[in-house]
Amino acid sequence: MSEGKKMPISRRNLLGATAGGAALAGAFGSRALLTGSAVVGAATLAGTTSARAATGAEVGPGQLDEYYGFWSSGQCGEMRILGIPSMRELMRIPVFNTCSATGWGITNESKKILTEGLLPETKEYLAANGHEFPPNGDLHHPHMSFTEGTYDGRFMFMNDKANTRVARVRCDVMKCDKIIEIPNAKAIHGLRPQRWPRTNYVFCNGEDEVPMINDGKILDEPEKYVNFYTAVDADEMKVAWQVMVSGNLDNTDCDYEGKYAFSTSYNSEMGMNLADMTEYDMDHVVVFNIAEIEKGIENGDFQELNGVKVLDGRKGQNKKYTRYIPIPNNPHGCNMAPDKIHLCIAGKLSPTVSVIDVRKLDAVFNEDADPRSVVVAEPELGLGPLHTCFDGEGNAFTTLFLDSQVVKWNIEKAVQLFNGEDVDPIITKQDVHYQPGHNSTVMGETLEASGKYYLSMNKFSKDRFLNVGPLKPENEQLFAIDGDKMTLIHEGPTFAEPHDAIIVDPSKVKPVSVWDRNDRMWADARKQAEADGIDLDDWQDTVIRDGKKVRVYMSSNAPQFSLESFTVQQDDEVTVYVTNLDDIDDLTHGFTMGNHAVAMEVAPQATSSVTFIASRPGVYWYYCQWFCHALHMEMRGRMFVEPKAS
Ligand code: K7E
Ligand code: CUA
Ligand code: CA
Repeated sequence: MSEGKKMPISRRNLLGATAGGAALAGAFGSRALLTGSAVVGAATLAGTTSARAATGAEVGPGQLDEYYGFWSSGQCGEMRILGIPSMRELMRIPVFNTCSATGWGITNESKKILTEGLLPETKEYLAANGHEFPPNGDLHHPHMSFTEGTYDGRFMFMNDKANTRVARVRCDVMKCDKIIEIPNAKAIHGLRPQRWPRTNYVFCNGEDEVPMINDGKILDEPEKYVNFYTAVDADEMKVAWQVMVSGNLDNTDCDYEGKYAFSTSYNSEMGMNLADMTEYDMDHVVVFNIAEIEKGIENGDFQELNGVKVLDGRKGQNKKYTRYIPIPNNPHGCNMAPDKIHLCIAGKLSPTVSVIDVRKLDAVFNEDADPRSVVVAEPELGLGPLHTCFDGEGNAFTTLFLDSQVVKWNIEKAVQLFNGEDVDPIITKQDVHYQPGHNSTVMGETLEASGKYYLSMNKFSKDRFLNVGPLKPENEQLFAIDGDKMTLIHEGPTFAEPHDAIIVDPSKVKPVSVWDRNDRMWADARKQAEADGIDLDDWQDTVIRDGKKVRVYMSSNAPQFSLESFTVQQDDEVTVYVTNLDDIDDLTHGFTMGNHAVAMEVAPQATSSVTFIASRPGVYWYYCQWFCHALHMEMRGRMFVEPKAS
C-alpha cells in the first residue's frame, strides 16, 4: 500500500487555485461540471436544418450520404455504421455483445467466433459462471486497415477494454470474423492498425497494471506490477509479440513510415488510486521502435509468457525497443497528423497539447538525445484536452472536455510560438454540448485527411433533449467546415457510448449485397452437410438423426421455409441449418424458434445454424423474423417434440 505518501485527494484539494487543481475540480467535481455547462448551454445554436441547406450538407430522402462513418458503441459492445453528413444510423454490427436481431451469440457461426479466441483459463472462468463467452464488451476504438497510409477497405479492428479482447470486422460483408483475447495484458484500451507499408500489425494498449504472472501469488504489491504493449498480426489475428513497459498505457498511434508506434501513459506513477495516479507533473509517451523489436524477437531476446514472446522495454533497460518522453500531465489522446511529422499528445490535466516531431526520434534512439528534444510545440489550448484530429491543411482540432469546446489551431504556428515567435496558434474555439471526448474529421487519420466535416462526440447531453430519466444519452454534433467557420448541421442523441469514430470515403469500402455461397462464415455447416450428403446450395428439406443428435436442413425462399414441420424427440440435441436461397438485394429471412431462445438472421445466399436441446415435448412454431414478403407472417412451421417414453 502507498498510503501516507502524501495528502489524500479531497474536494478541498481539488478545488485549489492552481491550474491543475482547477482542471481536477472540473474533472471530478460534478457541481463544477454542471455550472460550467450551464454557461455554455445558454448560447443556443441556430436551427440545424437551415444550416444544412446553407452549407450544402443536405441529404434528402432517398439520397445517399457522402461518407461512411464507423462508430464505436463503448459498453454496448457493437460497431455502428452511420451516414455522413446525415448522421443517419445505417447498421449495427454486433461484435462483443449479443444481438437478438442477427442472432450474434446465438448461432453456431457467431458462437465459434466468440469462443475460439478465448484463453483456456477464461473459458474455465466463464463455464463456472454459466457463460460460453463474455456477455459484455466495451468497444472504444474502431479503425480500418491501411495500405500505404490510407484506408484499404479490408477490415475494421476494435478493442474490448472490459474483457481484454481485439476483434476484426470484415468490410466485404460487415460481419465480425475474428475475436481474440490478449494474454498477459489487462484491459485493451488504445488500438491502432499499422499505417505503413500496410496493416501488418494492430497495436494494442493494456491499460490495467497486474503482476507479470497473475496467478494470485502476488496481490497488493504494485511495485511488481507491469503493463504490456501488444502487436497483433492483423492477417492471422494472433499475437505477434508483446513489450513490457513501465507505467500504464492509455491511447496509441503510429507513424506514416512503419518505424515507430506511440502510447500515452497517465499512470507513470504506477499509482493504485486517484491521488497516486495524478501525483507527478509529468507522465510520458512510450515510443516503440518496431524494427528493433523485430530484431530482438529474431535474436531471442525475449521470455515466453503464456505462449507469447515478451520483450523487456521497461525504463532503464538501456535497449533500443522503447524510449520514454516526459509529457504533462496524465496525457490521454495520441494522434498522428497526416503531415507525417507531428504527433499530438493531449495533456488532459494539463491545458496543453504536446507536439512531437517524429523525425527527431532517430536521434533519441541512436544518439541518446534528450527525449524532450522531440517536443517541438506545447501550446496551451484550454482545459481538459482529450483528443485531436486534423484537416489535412496543417490545422488540428482538439477537444476540451472541461471547457465543453473544440479548439481549432495551427500546428506550424504552435511550433513557431514554441520557438519564441509572437504568434497565436489558436484559430477558433467552438462550444459543444457537452464535454467532448473523441472527435473526427473526414479521412482524418489518413494521408487523405480533409476538413470538410467535424464530428464531436460529447459525453453528456443533460438538458439538450426531452428527459428520459436518470440515464441520459450522449450527444453528437456534426459541423460543416468552411475556412475558419464551423457550422453546426446536426445534433442528436446516441446511446452508450460512442467513444470514437472514423469517417471514410465510400471509394474505400465496397460491401457486397448478397453473400457468396462459398463464404467461409459457414464452412463448418458446409462440411457437416457434405458429410450428411446434403447439397447446401440446393433446396433442402432433410432431417438427419445421428444418435441423440438431430440435424435439420432447410432452405428459405420468400415466403416459405422448405420444411413446414419436422419431428424430434425430447432431449434431442437439435441443429437447424437454414440456407436463404433468395439472391435478391435486401431479402433477408430469419429463423426464430418460439419459446426456445433461438433467433437468427439469414441474409441473401447465407447459411446460418443454431443448436439447442429440445427438452420440452410439445408443438413449437418457428417463424421468419425478418420481414420479407406480404406473406411474411405465414412464413412459419412447426417443430414436434415427441415426449420420452416413460
Ligand atoms: Cu478513446 Cu473514450 Cu477510451 Cu478518450 S477514450 S474519450
Ligand atoms: Cu422470410 Cu420473413
Ligand atoms: Ca499521472
